[in-house]
Amino acid sequence: MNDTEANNAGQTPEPEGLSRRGFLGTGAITGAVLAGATALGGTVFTRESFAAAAKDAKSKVHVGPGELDQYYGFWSGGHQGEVRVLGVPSMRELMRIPVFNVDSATGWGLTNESKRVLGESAKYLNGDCHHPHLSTTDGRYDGKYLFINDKANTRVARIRLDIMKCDKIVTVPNAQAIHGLRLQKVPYTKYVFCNAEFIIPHPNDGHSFDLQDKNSFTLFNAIDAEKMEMAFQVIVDGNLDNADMDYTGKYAAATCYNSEKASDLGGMMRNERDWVVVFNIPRIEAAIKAGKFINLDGVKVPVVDGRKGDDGKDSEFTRYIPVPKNPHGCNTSPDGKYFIANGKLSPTCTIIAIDKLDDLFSDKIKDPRGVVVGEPELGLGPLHTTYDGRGFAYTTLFIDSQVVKWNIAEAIRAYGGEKVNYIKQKLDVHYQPGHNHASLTETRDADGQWLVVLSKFSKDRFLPTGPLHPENDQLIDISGDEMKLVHDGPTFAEPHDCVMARRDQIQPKKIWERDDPYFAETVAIAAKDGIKLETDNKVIRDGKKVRVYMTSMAPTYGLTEFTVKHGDEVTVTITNIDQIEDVTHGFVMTNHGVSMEISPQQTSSITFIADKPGLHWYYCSWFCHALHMEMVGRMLVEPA
Ligand code: RUQ
Ligand code: CUA
Ligand code: CA
Repeated sequence: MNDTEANNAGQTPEPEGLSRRGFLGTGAITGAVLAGATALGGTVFTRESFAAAAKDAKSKVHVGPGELDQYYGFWSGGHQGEVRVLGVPSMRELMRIPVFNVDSATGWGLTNESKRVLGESAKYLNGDCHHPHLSTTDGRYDGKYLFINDKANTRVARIRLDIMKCDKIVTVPNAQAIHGLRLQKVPYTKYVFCNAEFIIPHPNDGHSFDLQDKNSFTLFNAIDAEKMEMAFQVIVDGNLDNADMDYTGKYAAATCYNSEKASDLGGMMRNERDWVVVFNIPRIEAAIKAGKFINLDGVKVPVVDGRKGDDGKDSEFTRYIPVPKNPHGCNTSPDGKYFIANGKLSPTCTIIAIDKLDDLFSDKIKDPRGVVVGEPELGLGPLHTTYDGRGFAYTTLFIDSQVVKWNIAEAIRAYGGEKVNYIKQKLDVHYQPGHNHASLTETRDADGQWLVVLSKFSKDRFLPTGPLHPENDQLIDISGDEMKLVHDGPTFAEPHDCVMARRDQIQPKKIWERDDPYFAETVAIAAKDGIKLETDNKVIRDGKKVRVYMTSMAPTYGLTEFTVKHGDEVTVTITNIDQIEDVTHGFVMTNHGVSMEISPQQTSSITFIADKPGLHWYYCSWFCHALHMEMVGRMLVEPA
């Protein structure tokens, strides 16, 4: 497609300083583009031809009323802070799971149960989540957990998939901004690996602000996935961006875009090459077991040094593989053979052979570039790559606003000097894609059915909503030889990434179990008060603290009135004794900033100060019954 066609089709104009026409004028990449066009029989894309392709695949995408989707999708909510659950292929939003945000409907960030999960970090009301990933056993989704990072406040959260609630949050010490996050795949998700992106002085106490100082660095982090506690940290050269792990449990890899340790844009782009750093996990574990670690800045987490020595020698824990400047995504192919680093500022991806890493670590391979087996030229701004399990890779081209489908084996042959066209197709997406993700691509079950492309700009694709535009998550059918765009999905700020699992791989509960650890501490407090939550409706006074226990059953609360004194600290604990699926109640105390969800068989509690004498109504906020409006009660606050 040429520029005029692109503009006619309402596609994105050229980014300043980067002319698509100029790009097409360059030799090698022109060939690649033409190869794409040939594979499509020279189709000229217009909005109409997209519409035709969509109609073609429509029967596959259409999920009728009452029908269920084939896949669960888990979308990050970006700087909005939550996780969203979507059905694929309908792209219907099924649920939102508050994590790093505060949520009025469920009371996340307000209830005692959620505050216990948030811990110290409850003081932050914002978050910025990027990378949701599902736990695996032997490289296959096991339906237990989803993990996600918070770049803004340097945290990692876990969501229990059986109840679809966040149950643990860890703040990573000695670090600023957790960005890349991936899980150990094999033999099971023992570690959550996460990258601290920003270089900071250690200790960061104001004694120095010099990034070039030896004591200024960042850390690669491992969290024990079951305990959700820090396992170890590795000091690295440069900074860290994205990460992934192999299918043996031995090697993790991460991209670095700031090998320069610069603080400004120009400085970060100075080096022609940055690197991918590979971590040897068994060697790190062995060193820690042998007590060969340090603690950093008074924090009790084992830390090993993965930097090169002053003599330029590698540490036993890491190898630095030079790749073209400022790489971004890091993606393991589902056959377990390759780490692929995405070029961003370079039009290439770098293919690293995982089976050569043993030789790199034993120094049999001396030049770290010796593990690179391919570096295909794909187009402008490659950010992330995903896989269909049939040997094809799909890479987002941010600047070109395209997804490029290419053949990995052929790209490797081309690197060896053979003349092959490894590029199979380029599909315009709308617009400026970041991540893309194919169904089950991070597991041995990669099935090449659906590709989601998370486009950062939507421009003209939807009814206008003022200066702030939605993003556009596009769904592409990749089950055949050609990629077919089948759906536009507007999303609110800003899904960075998503994962998809087959629906049989996720088995959520329909109602709570009474012994769920999620509210065990609340149950323990009630037990100390001699309360049986399923039956008792009682007010316990404990000095200036008042604990109000009640049940809920549509359409009434166990207590329709309780009395406290002005200035009391009131904790309302409600147990929903409804056994019926979907009958969730709420509790809102008017004019007190109090709101929470109580789903069937759940216990929820919330604490507030009765700071106004007088009569205060409370009511049920989740529509539960024909008499939902009448599900009310009164708090009577007597003057102190
Ligand atoms: S990064 S758009 Cu936060 Cu996943 Cu690449
Ligand atoms: Cu209970 Cu509405
Ligand atoms: Ca750089």
